[in-house]
Amino acid sequence: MAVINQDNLTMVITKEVERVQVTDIHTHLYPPGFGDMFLYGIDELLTYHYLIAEFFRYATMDYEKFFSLSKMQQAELIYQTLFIKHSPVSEAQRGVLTVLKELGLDVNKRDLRVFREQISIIPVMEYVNRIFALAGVKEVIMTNDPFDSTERQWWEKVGNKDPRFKAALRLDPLLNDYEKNYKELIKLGYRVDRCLDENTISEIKRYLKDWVKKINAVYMAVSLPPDFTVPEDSYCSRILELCVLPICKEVKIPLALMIGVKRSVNPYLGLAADSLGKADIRSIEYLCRTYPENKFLVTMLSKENQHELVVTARKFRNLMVFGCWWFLNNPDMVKEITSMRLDTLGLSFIPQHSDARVLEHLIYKWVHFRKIIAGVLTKKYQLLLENGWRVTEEEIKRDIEDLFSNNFWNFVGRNS
Ligand code: REL
Ligand code: ZN
Repeated sequence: MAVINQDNLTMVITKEVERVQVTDIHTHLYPPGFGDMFLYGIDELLTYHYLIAEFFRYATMDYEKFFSLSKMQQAELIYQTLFIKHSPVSEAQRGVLTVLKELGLDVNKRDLRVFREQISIIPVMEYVNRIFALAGVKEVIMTNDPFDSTERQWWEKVGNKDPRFKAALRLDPLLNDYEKNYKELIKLGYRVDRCLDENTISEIKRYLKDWVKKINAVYMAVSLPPDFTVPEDSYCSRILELCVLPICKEVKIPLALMIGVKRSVNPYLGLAADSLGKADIRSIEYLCRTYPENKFLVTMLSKENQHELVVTARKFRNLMVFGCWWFLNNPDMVKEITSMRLDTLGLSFIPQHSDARVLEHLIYKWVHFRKIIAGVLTKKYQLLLENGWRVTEEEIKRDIEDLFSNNFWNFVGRNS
């Protein structure tokens, strides 16, 4: 049991952070068996909605014209604009280079056709395995929405055969737009009405229970706007309290609340159209206090919410803070937020998720994050050594495994 000293601290932490196998608790990935929903390859990487938004910082072409082009043409334009005509310094741009480098490609070829060829010759399953291995990810949680008819067909016809991909039941259409979407529930065979009468409530609960079971969901999840308020007399708040929380409690799974997204501020941008706003922490306090037997995984999108979120987590053990979500996933913010969480919560949080939409995102999101957290953790253990606290290699390994995987599974109450 090696005791750590000032000289080997950095080396031990870096080694353990590099080799820990990650449970990636929130992604938009699908298993290879889900046909066109399974996204991978350089053209998907280049047309990631983060890069589309960045492309239009420079491009003057009409939005419609861009979106009418084929994926390969869009990728070509993005590549020329963001990588050749300007240096790719943004986090999402640099991410593409990290992926190519980790795959062993020569980024200085600077030739999209070469990248395409070199990736396409690798057999798909071998490629999937290689990506998981390079990213050091053992399993990912998906975002699964039965209201999406394409996705629903895969669950109904095929189901998921790859145990590395675990399901989460996404509730956005149900909670954020019930008036528009309740007819979808009727099509799915649930006798619901526009008004939330007793029968409708029990049918929504039946829907939730059926689909949690069908996809074996690890948790339910919803993304919410900055003005999300509970309790209030809205469909969202009422369905949450009357249907979602009772079923989460009954089937013993957490609810993930992802708060602060302003959808479609510039609708021309499609998936890239969303923005953010500061939310009111009082709704989280209310939920954690009123439903102590429910568990809440919470991430917030606005930087301004981060401090009050960690303080709230100190007050409620049924609240698990996770990830540096989306617009927060920039190195300097990740560093600051992770350090603040360690100072405030010790090791009792889930520091990151990838939000990967394209398989290779797993590589860059985790390669970049490992570097950042290794630096932050080194500083924290350094302070322990200065306090005369003897820490062993095993203890460091344990702590890192908790952060990257066990905290999630312990909170969920399942073994991985
Ligand atoms: O799960 C969500 O709501 C968001 O993470 C996504 O809507 C978003 O598009 C995602 O790509 C962000 O990273
Ligand atoms: Zn997401």
